[in-house]
Amino acid sequence: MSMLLQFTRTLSFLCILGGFLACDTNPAKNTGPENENKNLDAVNGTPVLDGSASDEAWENAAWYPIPYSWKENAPDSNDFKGRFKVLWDDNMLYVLAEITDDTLTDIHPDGLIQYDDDDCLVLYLDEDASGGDHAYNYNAFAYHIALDGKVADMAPDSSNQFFDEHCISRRTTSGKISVWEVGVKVYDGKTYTDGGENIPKMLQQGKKLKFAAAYYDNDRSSEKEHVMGSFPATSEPKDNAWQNADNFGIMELK
Ligand SMILES: [Ca+2]
Ligand SMILES: [Ca+2]
Ligand SMILES: [Ca+2]
Ligand SMILES: [Ca+2]
Repeated sequence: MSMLLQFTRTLSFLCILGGFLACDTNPAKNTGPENENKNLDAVNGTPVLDGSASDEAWENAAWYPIPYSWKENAPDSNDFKGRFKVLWDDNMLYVLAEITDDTLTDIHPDGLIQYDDDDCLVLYLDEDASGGDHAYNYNAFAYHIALDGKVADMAPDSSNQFFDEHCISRRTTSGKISVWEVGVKVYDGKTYTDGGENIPKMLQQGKKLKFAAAYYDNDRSSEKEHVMGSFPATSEPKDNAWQNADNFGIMELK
């Protein structure tokens, strides 16, 4: 075999191998590894909000993990494991969350009292990606979505309020695994007023928002046992996303 032929064959082999490796590291498919970055892409598509991930649109979106403990004790993977995807269309964002939780707990019947001590999925949304304080303003929203679909957050007057009209949520649970499919309307926090005529924003390709996801896990205790989030808590208090948007991931609408 000539040196040139051998070199060409070796090069071809390396190219094919490179192709396989490139496929393996592609995070944009269901079969790919999960993306470890807190920043994320939302893919254009519209799912049916029925608590089932069977929509074709979800196949084009990458999974992002919820691996970081925002409390002193981290759960094992039997106790909690979570990941999510995000889609968007002109009207809203869509979040698919797959949550493994050994016990579903809702011990506070009033959805405005200790809503963060019952199991809940939390979606944090900062429409203009400004970051910063959002404890008593609408610079960002922290939607605490309860097992019954009620959506709670703190209002500027520091009262707890329902924001049910902001999020359409459907959940299906099989054994320890719950699938949450949530449509999230996007409001301009700079103009949003309590009780006002607030119109959700239309979304466009290329828009950047700040976004994060978390799960408050209680398993029959009087208070939450674990708080798990999509970005690492780098300072104290670790569970700070409810009042500060600085560490949310940047989400681009692709
Ligand atoms: Ca669906
Ligand atoms: Ca649990
Ligand atoms: Ca903002
Ligand atoms: Ca639980």
